Amino acid sequence: MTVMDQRGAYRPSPPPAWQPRTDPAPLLPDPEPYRVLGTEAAGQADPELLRTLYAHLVRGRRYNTQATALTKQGRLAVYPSSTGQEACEVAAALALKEQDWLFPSYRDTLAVVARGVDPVQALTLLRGDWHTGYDPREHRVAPLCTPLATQLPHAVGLAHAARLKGDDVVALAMVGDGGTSEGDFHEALNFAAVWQAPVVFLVQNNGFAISVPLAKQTAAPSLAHKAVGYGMPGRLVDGNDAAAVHEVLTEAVRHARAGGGPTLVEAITYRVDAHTNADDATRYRENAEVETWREHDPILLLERELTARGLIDEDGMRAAREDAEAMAADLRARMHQDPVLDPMDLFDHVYAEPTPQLREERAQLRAELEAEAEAGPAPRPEGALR
Ligand SMILES: Cc1ncc(C[n+]2csc(CCOP(=O)(O)OP(=O)(O)O)c2C)c(N)n1
Ligand SMILES: [Mg+2]
Repeated sequence: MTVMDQRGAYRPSPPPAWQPRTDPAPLLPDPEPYRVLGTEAAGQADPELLRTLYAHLVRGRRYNTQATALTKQGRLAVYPSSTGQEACEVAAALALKEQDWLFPSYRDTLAVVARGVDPVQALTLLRGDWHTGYDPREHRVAPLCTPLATQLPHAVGLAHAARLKGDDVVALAMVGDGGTSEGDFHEALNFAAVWQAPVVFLVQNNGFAISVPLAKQTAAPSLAHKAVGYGMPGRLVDGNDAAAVHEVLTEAVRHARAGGGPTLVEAITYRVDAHTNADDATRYRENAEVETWREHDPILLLERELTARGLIDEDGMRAAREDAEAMAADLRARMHQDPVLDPMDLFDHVYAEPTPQLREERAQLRAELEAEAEAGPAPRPEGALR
């Protein structure tokens, strides 16, 4: 039989009535960002959790100001501050269990520190070192990721692999509003939903991708709405309300752990500082806008709640500030020590088995260093300043 003869077999029968493959209604985000602080829901929030969140927020804010100061002192190459976004940072770390994995972006140092990574090690990469500073496996924290959204497919791959192996692991991946326009965002969310991978995507919508405001980035009703197109639930939350972000993320992590698949959470927040120490934000936004967000500051919101419920007094707040000062002093002291660097370290951990070229380069550098050591200090060039 020829292909032409078979044609009749391919003739389509009348289609059945079209129906969506899944009901989109339960996947849609709430019309308003979810809030806890200052609402009736706050009465149900665990006082101990609120106090823990507060201590972390105060430490986090101090970490941001200290790290920014270190860039001005030449001790850090660059620091993307998360001032104003501390609630998202802290809630992301606290929503995870020990066996889970965090996939941070470059702005998420606070989440990395809240997860237990040493504050100095968390800054190693931003200091300009060639390695990430901490052992990702020890803390189950992927390296701070600068290429936008590339951490998202990694998170999906790890979560999917863990599920195939039967390991009880959830991955939480953090990304900015600008990162949602990357191809990697699309690929990660699509695979996550098709595989029902145990992964939670946290988009911190802080209003800007460097100087590009959200309106120039997307025409979507909200970033949380993007979830529906992939077949996963989208949640919209007030990103400055630490109790709300913690609740929404904890629920999304629980859902993923129970086999329910991924969730996309959009946290509405604001980047109070410039993009990094290398950026001048006054060139693309009004100070008045920044000031309106200061009234919705994450520390202020939580402090109001704790005070109104009698869960903290002046002494409690002072203790949190003193603890943060001690952390900042330790960070300062350790960051002001000049690390002793061995150039030969450059060749370690590049490959599990060094390639012949790498071995050759290593031998060449060793010979050069030995020759230099034998020759003594290099003579000063003619006319050099003394
Ligand atoms: C693939 C890629 N393209 C471009 C950049 C340059 N870049 C660095 S940060 C940034 C803006 C990202 O904005 P957003 O995702 O909203 O994160 P935010 O900085 O606001 O936390 C851009 C375009 C990059 N790092 N990686
Ligand atoms: Mg942004």
